[in-house]
Amino acid sequence: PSYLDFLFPNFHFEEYMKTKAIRVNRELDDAVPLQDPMKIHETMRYSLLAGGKRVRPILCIASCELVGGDEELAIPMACAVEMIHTMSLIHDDLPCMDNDDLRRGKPTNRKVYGEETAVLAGDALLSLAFGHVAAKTSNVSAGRVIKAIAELASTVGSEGLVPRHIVDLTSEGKQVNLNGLEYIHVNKTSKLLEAAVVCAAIMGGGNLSEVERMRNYARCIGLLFQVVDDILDVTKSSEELGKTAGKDLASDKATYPNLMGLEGAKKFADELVVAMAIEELSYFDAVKAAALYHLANYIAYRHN
Ligand code: GRG
Repeated sequence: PSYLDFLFPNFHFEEYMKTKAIRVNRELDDAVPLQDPMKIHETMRYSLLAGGKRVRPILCIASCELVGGDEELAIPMACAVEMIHTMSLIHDDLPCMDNDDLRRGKPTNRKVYGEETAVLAGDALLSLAFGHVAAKTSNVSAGRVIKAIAELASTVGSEGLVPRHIVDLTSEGKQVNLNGLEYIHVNKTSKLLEAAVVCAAIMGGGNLSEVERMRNYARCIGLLFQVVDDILDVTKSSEELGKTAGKDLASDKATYPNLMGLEGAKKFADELVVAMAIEELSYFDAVKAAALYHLANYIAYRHN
């Protein structure tokens, strides 16, 4: 048992994750019915329902609940964030980008449906995401809905997720320091996690200072997510190779273990969890924040 079980004996994280994921999966299934034109809807559903961990929509729901909102207020936004995440993965796997064959344990969208259809499935999911929040959110003031949609749009756009590839590819093989690395990761990973949290805090009725605290929480989570991703890259490939040093430790890729050493990166992750908890979450009602403490812990100590 972790210290969180000691602090929140009545909160059952695994059950919470399972229940929320089931709800999100059901909502996503309903949001994209298999209807005419069949092909595009089939393609969208293939990737959307391929079984991701649903970290972003669950963060969304938990953040809404933290500021006192009911889960229902954040469900359309939670779905929208997962639609955008999925479309970014579909586009990321295209031959002109990372050219991957496998995603979420299945052949990538473009492997099954071809490159053209995969581009269009991504476009359709992106558009649906915005339409879905606008049309399906209820019991939230129009002003809050508009604010949340604007936040989501800036997250995705030219100052958000979109340029990640340009920045990432141009830095490959070059010397990148820790500041540069943080810039890449903020755009690649943190921005969407931040939008999930911030948009949900807006929908849930959070005031300005609560929303900004949640933003800081989300930035820590985002950074944590990436540091752990880099650590897992090293530890997984060493396991696979049966060696002590993994491929990324040996390469010149800009990763946290490469810049800080494996132990340094692990220590950094530990420190981030503690700093985030003290600096941001301690401001809120501890019982209501249990899910977000656990989510940070889950991200820090996950194995995949
Ligand atoms: C968003 C308009 C728009 C374009 C996309 C291709 C691109 C621009 C951005 C790339 C974004 C990308 C692939 C980021 C990596 C994100 C990441 C950390 C993925 C893994 O997330 P998990 O572990 O995966 O939550 P699951 O499958 O569980 O959802």
